[in-house]
Amino acid sequence: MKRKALYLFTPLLLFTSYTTIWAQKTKRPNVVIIYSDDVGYGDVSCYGATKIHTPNIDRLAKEGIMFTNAHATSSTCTPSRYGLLTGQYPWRKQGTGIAAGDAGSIIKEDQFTLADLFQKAGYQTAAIGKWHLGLGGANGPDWNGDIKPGPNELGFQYSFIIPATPDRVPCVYVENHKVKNLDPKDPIEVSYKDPIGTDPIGTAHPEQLTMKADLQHSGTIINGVSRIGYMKGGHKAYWNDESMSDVITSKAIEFINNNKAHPFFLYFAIQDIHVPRVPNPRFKGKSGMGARGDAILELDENTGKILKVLDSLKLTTNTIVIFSSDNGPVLNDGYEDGAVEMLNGHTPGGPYSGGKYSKLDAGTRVPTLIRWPGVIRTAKVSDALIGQIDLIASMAKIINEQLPANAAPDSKELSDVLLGRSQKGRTSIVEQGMTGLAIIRDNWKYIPPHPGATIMKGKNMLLGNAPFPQLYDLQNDRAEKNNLAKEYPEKVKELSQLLTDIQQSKN
Ligand code: NG6
Ligand code: CA
Repeated sequence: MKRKALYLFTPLLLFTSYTTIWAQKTKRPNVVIIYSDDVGYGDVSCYGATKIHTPNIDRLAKEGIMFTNAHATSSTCTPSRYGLLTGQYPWRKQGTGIAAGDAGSIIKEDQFTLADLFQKAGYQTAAIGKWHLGLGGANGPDWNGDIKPGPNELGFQYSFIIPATPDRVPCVYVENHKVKNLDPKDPIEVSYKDPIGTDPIGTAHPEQLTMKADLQHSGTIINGVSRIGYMKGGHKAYWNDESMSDVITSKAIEFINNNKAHPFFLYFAIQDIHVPRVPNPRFKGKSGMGARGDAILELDENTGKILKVLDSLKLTTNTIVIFSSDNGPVLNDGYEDGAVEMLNGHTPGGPYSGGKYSKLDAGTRVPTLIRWPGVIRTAKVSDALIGQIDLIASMAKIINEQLPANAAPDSKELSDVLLGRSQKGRTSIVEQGMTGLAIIRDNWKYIPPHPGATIMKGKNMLLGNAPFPQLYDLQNDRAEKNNLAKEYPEKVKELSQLLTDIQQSKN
């Protein structure tokens, strides 16, 4: 009798479990990461900026969670992006420093990426905006042929990218495997050593420049701005700096529109507010803070456009939107664009010290907002310690997809924290500055002794280097002014040991 009942029930059970799985699959949320560039903890109004107003970014804080202790992997771009996409600390791998504009692909095709995760789960995936993770084989890309490997070999089905940075040649967009609008009769050549071609360069023709640049940024002049590196050819393919943010935003909107019926993952790496800061003329003078402030307004407006298209397609409820930045803020990053002179009392790093390139907290502690209406309670603030490196393991859990063995070795599964169900984040995280590592554990921060310069010349940037150990209590000393290493030698020992252990693990 019992057995018979079981037989009768089995198909029903199978049917219900099948429908649950089916429901889970079909309800998988879309995921949009708006990954801004060089935006500091204090650069947006929801994090306390008063001299500038960012209503669209603030909307994400009102409708989601604002994290106060969330970290980019590194205080520069290439390693941070590497960490976010692979879930591996970049300092474990050679060649993950700031990439030249003609570097080969840094992530190898057999490495599992965040985009692979979504693609495996049946999502449509796209990388739009700044790439800066190298393209092509070991010798770099063939700009006039098929540019690969690149994002399309790393899990993104569609890509529309700025190959490196807006201040590096070649100043062209790459769509999937091709330079957009390339005239085959005017092939591109790129050099990061000696000048090539006949186009004017910054050192020889300063009179052609719209802004003065330092020596590194005095290569080929394109649209009145001298860049890092030299390029020849490709004239019809040049991007337009003033419309760059709008162009890539419209590509992002197009991708969302085209995929409204599928689950999609959009990695939208908007180039604002990286140098050269050439926001669209409609923002000129609007912030009262010069080009850097105007670029923040552009970033905010284009973030708003992404949120609006989700609203208009009724996708807001089922889309996770993450807003963050790849590293902390910098004022003069090679061009005299008024960022220093017109700062007007604004504090780009908020209460934290340092910024881009630095081991001090403003280097990696960045604005981080997550919204998923209906799932995340609104207007929450979370002080949990999280890293961008944790996205891959956490997203795997959220979309109910397995990570392959050995994938994302440093990524911690913190989905409950990301979704506001728990405040228990990491206990420790390694922060990477341009001159080495630091570690945070339970609000204690340790920076090992380093012989490097304390200030980065020309940028007036505190790097966090000192020839002696540094220990800070971040709870009571957010600016890292009061070195407690002598008072707490045991803490120094513990944290130094922990850093060594993490460095030696998982190699
Ligand atoms: C640096 C550049 C800086 C910027 C940075 C990359 C010099 C002196 N400075 O090497 O202007 O391009 O690289 O920025 O060349 S990042 O946000 O992409 O890491
Ligand atoms: Ca950056």
